[in-house]
Amino acid sequence: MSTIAKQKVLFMGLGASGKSSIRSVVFEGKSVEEVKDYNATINYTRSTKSIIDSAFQIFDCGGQEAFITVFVGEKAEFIFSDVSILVWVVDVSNFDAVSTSKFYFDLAVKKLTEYSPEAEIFCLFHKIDLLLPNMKEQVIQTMKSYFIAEESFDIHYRGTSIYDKSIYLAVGEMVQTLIIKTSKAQTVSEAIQEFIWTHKELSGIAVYTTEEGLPVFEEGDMADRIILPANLWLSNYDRITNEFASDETFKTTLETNDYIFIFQRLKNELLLSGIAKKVAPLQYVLVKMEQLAEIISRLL
Ligand SMILES: Nc1nc2c(ncn2[C@@H]2O[C@H](COP(=O)(O)OP(=O)(O)OP(=O)(O)O)[C@@H](O)[C@H]2O)c(=O)[nH]1
Ligand SMILES: [Mg+2]
Repeated sequence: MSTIAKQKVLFMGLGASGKSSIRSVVFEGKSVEEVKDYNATINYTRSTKSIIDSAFQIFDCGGQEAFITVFVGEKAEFIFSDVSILVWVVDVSNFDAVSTSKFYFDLAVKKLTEYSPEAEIFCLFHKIDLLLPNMKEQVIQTMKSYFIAEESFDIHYRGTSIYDKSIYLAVGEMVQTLIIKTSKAQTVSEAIQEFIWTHKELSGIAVYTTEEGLPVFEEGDMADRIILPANLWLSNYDRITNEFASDETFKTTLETNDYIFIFQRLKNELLLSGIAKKVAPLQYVLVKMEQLAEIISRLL
């Protein structure tokens, strides 16, 4: 992309909280094994991502206190201008650092008020896998009541880990808030909603980026159930297609006792998937999904 995208997604938080791991796993397709070793980010890194017709820059800011101090200090205008989303990452397994994190969170939010008052904030209580299962909910609740902002920001709190789908769900929500601002995305979203409304057999429709497996559109009650099978499908896609001619389009189905999942590639590096109750014959569902694929492709 020749012009530098203006929308900015800012990853901030203390050192070793997991910012670069999240960026590498979610946006660069690295495995969790590859990010095991901690390499502190010096200063910040900047990368560009484009999904459908939205482009955004990902700023991954070094979290050592010497760097954060500069970001919320002398470099604040540069760092905090044009921010669409501030992602504040907190390591929930490191209790001792929580109050330091909150200290810088407050400073960052102040700068955000000044330079990007329309931004949204995602507070990720990260490395949730390191907590005992019965503690998770309570820790998230406690952290939520602590990480509040005096300023009038819309803050989304999520418990996340790179070891399960939680990080994809949280980043997927961010991507949806970014792209839904374009009119093209609005139109597609409305078309999917209408399709579900008129085809009751379909319990959920989702569209993912094929590269990262991030949900771009999710509509219907059961849409969130598709993300895991969709990512499995995507991780095997290249291996499957290598076996066939490149111009063939693939539809894959997966059946459980009560549901059918359908996966189909669209243009623009997107995967369309649906979940349908097994009350409808498979063929019917396939035809319907084909119609929806045509509608979406026309709009994109
Ligand atoms: N258990 C667990 N470990 C994680 C998770 N995410 C990241 N880590 C680990 O935590 C460490 C964090 O490293 P980075 O992602 O580089 O941390 P960072 O926030 O970018 O640190 P700075 O660049 O210094 O600000 C790495 O060793 C990761 O393997 C997670 O969800 N669970
Ligand atoms: Mg880093």
